[in-house]
Amino acid sequence: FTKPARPLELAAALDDLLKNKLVEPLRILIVDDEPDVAQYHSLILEDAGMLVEQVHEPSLVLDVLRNFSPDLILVDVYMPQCTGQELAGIIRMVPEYLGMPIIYLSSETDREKQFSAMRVGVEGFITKPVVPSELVSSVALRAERMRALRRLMTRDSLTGLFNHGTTKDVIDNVVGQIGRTKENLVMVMLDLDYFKKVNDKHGHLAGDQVLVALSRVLKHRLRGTDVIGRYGGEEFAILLRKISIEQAYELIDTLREDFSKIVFSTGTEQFTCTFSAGLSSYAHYSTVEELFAAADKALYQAKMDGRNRVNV
Ligand code: GH3
Ligand code: MG
Ligand code: MG
Ligand code: MG
Repeated sequence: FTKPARPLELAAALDDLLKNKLVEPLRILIVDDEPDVAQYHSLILEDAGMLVEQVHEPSLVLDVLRNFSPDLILVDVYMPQCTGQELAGIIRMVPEYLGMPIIYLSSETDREKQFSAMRVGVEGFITKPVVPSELVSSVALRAERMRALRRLMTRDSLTGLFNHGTTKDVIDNVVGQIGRTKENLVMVMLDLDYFKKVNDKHGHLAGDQVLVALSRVLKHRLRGTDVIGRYGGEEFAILLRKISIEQAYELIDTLREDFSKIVFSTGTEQFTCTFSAGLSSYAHYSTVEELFAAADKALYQAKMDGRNRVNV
């Protein structure tokens, strides 16, 4: 059976709904050698809707950073193993975390000492005992700014999907994580058909409308764990997880058919648009590069065979 295509307006409304409902909580990492203190600050931030992870042993920070990927780090200045300054210095040495907001939390009230602690380039200094509302607002402000910045760097502004560089990184990560587990992955390269003609005939804005519509269809019909990226101008790279090549073919071919039925309008003219896709299965390849190349080759063949089709 095939699912009916969703009208564009409904898709747009759903998109907005999802955006508001599923706004990811801010992720805060607390580094403090005293579990009680960390727990207290944790509760304050969690009460404000944030997701908090605690580390009581500074040497574990880099590991946790990689897995938890926080928007901001709260660091205790005095810990027996190392000082907050030393830890901030270490975090700053990792290129990825150069922009990570770090706030010191300490009972130190001496202005001179606070100032010297901040020289490693931390964003602020909060004195203990904290005023809960003050902690929440200074953390939220900086973490949200980090979120926005990260979004700007990793997402495509038109569609909100991962940009070219991030798509490859995220797919590399997923493939690295699943390692030798039995999970199968399917790589999809998808490219709009005769898109140059769409632009030429109906204008660039109409072309943009098609790109946004396709990205919405992908976001709504694929799973949250699937990776969707805008890989080139009108080319999308997708990594489907926990799926066989047969299931993936069914899924993408249904999307192809549904998408081809969407009627776009410029106000004066109406038109439709199609895409072609190439699929490759992780079961047959061992590296991400091979997976991409095989999907690309399958896409090329789909184009050669006449477009508006999915090819494995
Ligand atoms: P094919 O079926 O072989 O893929 O043909 P095509 O016309 O889709 O492919 P081609 O690579 O010749 O043209 C791609 C076009 O996509 C050209 C470019 O203007 C358009 N494009 C790329 N990025 C954007 C964008 O962000 N917005 C719009 N409106 N057009 C874009
Ligand atoms: Mg301490
Ligand atoms: Mg094209
Ligand atoms: Mg192309």
